[in-house]
Amino acid sequence: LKDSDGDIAVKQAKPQLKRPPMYKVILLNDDFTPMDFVVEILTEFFHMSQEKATQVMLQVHTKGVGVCGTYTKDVAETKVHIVNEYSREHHHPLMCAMEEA
Ligand code: TYC
Repeated sequence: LKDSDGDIAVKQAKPQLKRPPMYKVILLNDDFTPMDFVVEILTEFFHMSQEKATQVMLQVHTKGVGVCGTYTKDVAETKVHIVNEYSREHHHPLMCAMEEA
């Protein structure tokens, strides 16, 4: 390819400045999972204080859904997997999922 001066134009690699897409990890409400268990999930796996965990749990309980945190795809997938596995081990139907932020 020639450029406007007739020189050979070398295609430059464009710098990769784009941030990776981020994903919200969310909890869904159900009628059976004990409130204390949801608070435990939020403190243990999402490093929230007892106060913040209680707020988020009540948000899920009243509104149906709440955000645990925002992560890269790999981290979000791992969190969802670990939380759902932990909930099943404890025989609770709690649902954790992810969506693009
Ligand atoms: N609704 C549940 C109850 O009344 C509590 C709950 C909160 C369940 C948040 C799931 O993601 C959840 N025991």
